[in-house]
Amino acid sequence: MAFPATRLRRLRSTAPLRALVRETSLQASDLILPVFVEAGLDGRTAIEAMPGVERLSISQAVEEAGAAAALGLPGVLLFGIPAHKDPEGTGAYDDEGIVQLATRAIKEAHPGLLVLTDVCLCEYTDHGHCGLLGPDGAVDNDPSVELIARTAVSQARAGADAVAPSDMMDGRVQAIREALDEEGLTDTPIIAYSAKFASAFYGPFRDAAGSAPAFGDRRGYQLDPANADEAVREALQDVDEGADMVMVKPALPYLDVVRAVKEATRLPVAAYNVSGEYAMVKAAAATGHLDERTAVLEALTAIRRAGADVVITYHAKDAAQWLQQ
Ligand code: PB1
Repeated sequence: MAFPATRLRRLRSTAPLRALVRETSLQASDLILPVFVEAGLDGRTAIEAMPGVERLSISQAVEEAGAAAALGLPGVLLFGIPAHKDPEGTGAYDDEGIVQLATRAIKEAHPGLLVLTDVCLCEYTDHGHCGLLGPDGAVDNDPSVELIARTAVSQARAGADAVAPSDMMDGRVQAIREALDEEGLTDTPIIAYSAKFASAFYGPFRDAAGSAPAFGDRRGYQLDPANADEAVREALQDVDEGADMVMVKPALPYLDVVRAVKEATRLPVAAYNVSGEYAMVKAAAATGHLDERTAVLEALTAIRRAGADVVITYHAKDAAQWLQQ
């Protein structure tokens, strides 16, 4: 029936009707909080580009995890900042490394909170790349995969509830699955950063973690922002290799990819609302150009509407508080 018999505004006329027909939900239980834990730090250090986000000592990371749990967040995603960096990123697969120690401490204090661990070498290498460098200065895939797998096993042995490889090396998901299974860690899920783009939106993170590449860039292993089909192929490849969940990263500039990956894999999909996306919203809110609460909840809802089951976001604690109101 055409207008005036059909009036689509009828279902928008009151808040209860709008709530009744709302298609996408956003809850604290959909959100994961990234946490930076730094070796040798006493207390907290603010990250200038990311207001409200800090580098934490292990004890402060335990406190932050408790605050996350109290807000109904299901888990945290740990990023380590080691006291020492070297060409092989040895801190990443040290059983007494910063992420391993923080994982144990958080699981002991908050056993019901999920601790996910980022698996990569870039925070641990002195050159800042996500893998080992070959003689030509490019990231050497296969030797890097071995260290990525060792890192994942070390983190899982420390108690990680899931490991999340963000390195973008070919074959790393299969190598991690085989290494975990060899260790008897057959129940540790892999959350693969499958569609991870060579994005300008990682800037604040790299400042926070001191993980910017010392030379060159990550375009030899992270995806071209122009390539959605390749992103779906990456996700399907990771599924074949044994990924239990796949991820798209960044999130807001890639909602089409979130949708395509969800439809192609039908697996649980995570989307990472990265540091640059966070910094943009915070900066616009600080200048009064955006209402932070409304903009953040709209952005996170959009990421969920695109098909993400889980949103990794630095807004997680704020969003959980706003959603309680
Ligand atoms: O919030 C962010 O910007 C996340 C950055 C992301 C962390 N997984 C990567 C940024 C980068 O490519 O430098 C780290 C890659 N291992």
